[in-house]
Amino acid sequence: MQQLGNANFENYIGATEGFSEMAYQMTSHVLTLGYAVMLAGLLYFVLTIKNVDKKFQMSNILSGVVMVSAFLLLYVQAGNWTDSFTFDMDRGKYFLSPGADLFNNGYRYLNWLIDVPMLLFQILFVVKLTTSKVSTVRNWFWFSGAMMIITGYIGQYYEVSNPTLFFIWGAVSTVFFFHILYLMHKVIKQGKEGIPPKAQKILGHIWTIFLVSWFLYPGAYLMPYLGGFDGFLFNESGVVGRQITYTIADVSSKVIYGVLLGHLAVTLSRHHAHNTETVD
Ligand code: RET
Repeated sequence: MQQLGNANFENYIGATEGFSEMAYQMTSHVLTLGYAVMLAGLLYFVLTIKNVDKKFQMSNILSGVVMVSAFLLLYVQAGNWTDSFTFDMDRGKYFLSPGADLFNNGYRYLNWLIDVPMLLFQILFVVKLTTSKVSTVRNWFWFSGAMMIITGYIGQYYEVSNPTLFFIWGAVSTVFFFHILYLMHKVIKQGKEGIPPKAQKILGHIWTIFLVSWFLYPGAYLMPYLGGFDGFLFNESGVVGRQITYTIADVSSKVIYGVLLGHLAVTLSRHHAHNTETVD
């Protein structure tokens, strides 16, 4: 399979054993679900913007920006899947379409390049930092976020052709990833200071959903090797598993995270309104 060069492992499976009806359709459906949820999310964030104080509305706006970009890129990603593989009547399975583009997960990475900084900035519009400077945290979010994605984007080209490079780029990306986790932990910790217990609890949930969903991305990156080299995931199960993992991660890190930040903003707005009432 030397001809496939830097192609993602999905193409190697599509060129050799092919995809069963179930694997092909499940992948196609989960990709479709992904972009459908983004459009539904857009509607939600637009319709709920009036529920929060003006100073928190930027959180809804950023969620809206994330939804639009994710919708478009995931739509293209889904089309890439159906174009790349075609049903072969003789062999009863789906194989690489002759003459068509290969399948590549890169659309996702480009989507993250927009969405990761937006998701990280978003929380800074809702929580108040006590000791760190907002501009410093924002610049590091931006720098480490972009570096994490660019290095991962390069690495994913080598997932089959050169696993050593694949792991090295992945490791470099992980350094930036841990820096982001460190910063986010700090933001959440400082954000909890001086807010009502109910708001603290929501912020705790935001940290949990953040942590779990962001860890799913490196999991999906590693998917072909999670079952060992040439192991039980270097086949169509790994292909389906990767797209399901990405979709769960996308829905959690963009939509559920945005909804929780919205809840936090509503809680803080009400608390603020209540306090000003009693003071007056
Ligand atoms: C990569 C490469 C392998 C190592 C690591 C990665 C981390 C990716 C992450 C992506 C998050 C994306 C989000 C998108 C939302 O729109 C690049 C897969 C650590 C954490 C939150």
